[in-house]
Amino acid sequence: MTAMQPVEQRDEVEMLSLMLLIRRFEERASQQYQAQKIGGFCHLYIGQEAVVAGAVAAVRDDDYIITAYRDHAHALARGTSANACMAELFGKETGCSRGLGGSMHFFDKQHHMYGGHAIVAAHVPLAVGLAFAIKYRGEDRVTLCFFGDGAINQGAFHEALNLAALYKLPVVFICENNLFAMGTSVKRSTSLKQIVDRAEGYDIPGEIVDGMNFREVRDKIAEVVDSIRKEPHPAFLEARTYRYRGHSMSDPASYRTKEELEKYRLDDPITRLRAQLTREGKLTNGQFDLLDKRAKETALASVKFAEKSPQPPLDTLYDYTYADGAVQPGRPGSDEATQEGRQTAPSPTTSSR
Ligand SMILES: Cc1ncc(C[n+]2csc(CCOP(=O)(O)OP(=O)(O)O)c2C)c(N)n1
Ligand SMILES: [Mg+2]
Repeated sequence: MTAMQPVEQRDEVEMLSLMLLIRRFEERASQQYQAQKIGGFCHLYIGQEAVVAGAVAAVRDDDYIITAYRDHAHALARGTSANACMAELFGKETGCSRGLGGSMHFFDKQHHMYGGHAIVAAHVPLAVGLAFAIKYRGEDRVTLCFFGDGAINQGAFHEALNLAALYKLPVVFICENNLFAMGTSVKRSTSLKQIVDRAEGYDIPGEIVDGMNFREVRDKIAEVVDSIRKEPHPAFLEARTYRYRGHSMSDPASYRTKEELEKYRLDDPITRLRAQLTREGKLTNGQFDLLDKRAKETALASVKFAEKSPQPPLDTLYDYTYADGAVQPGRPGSDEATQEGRQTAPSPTTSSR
């Protein structure tokens, strides 16, 4: 496979359309959150679309993807329907996590999207587990692990990189460096000249990409994935990007200046790809408007779908919290533990709480 093959595999206009869908979907989600149709936490990805779009354009549909809580875009990029995503935000039974996960816990096994994880960096070892499974089974898949700049100082992150390097696992660690972890600038949290230097200490090859540039992200990941499929190994990418909105819906983002935000908005990833395609005669203004109209219609239809979907039944409230029979004191699997477990750990659904 050559580095350029994914260009033919995933049409750029199709990927522009995906970026528009992500943006319009999240604009609707923001509106519905303000209308109190969506509860809990909600973190928007607006501004960062080129990172996940570039990544999925560079891999196969059966490669694995895992990310943190800013996850709506990753599910949409994988092919989870806007309906299932919006319904999840609404906490409805038709959601991709049956309405029990919410914004931070999108999951879609069928599309190999393994979450949606709320604890910073906690999913990075899970990504290594996915990559271990690939290598153990002798497959040529790759795991893409997305995380924020805030994850790189967590212990779990270091444990994961160490194991990935020792076992030479097929995983691409993709740091979406949007310059902030909540309200804390990366300059104040991290004692590194650049984030990519974290990988060097583990002897993992690392590169920086412009995360506002779809083509640059796609081509770099395609190159890295090509080399991993030939001979499994971990790789690290620092994608420099920016979120236009606050950390979550409740953050007015007063820790940064209007000028800084404006500088990045002028470098918008959707506008950039549109301009590239228009310049090359691959897209007319009329075609772009049609793509945008379709994205807006899909997002609006997803709200209607979520609104009319049923709530999960009340007796499923505690389902999927623990694997069946997992909560047992003592040695797992022993008769004694099983016996004890039955006495002391009744199913939450049958308890009087
Ligand atoms: C272990 C842990 N500590 C603290 C938090 C609270 N928290 C939620 S998001 C966040 C910032 C993470 O920022 P980053 O990794 O850069 O991701 P971004 O939000 O920028 O996408 C923090 C500290 C958490 N969820 N988990
Ligand atoms: Mg960040």
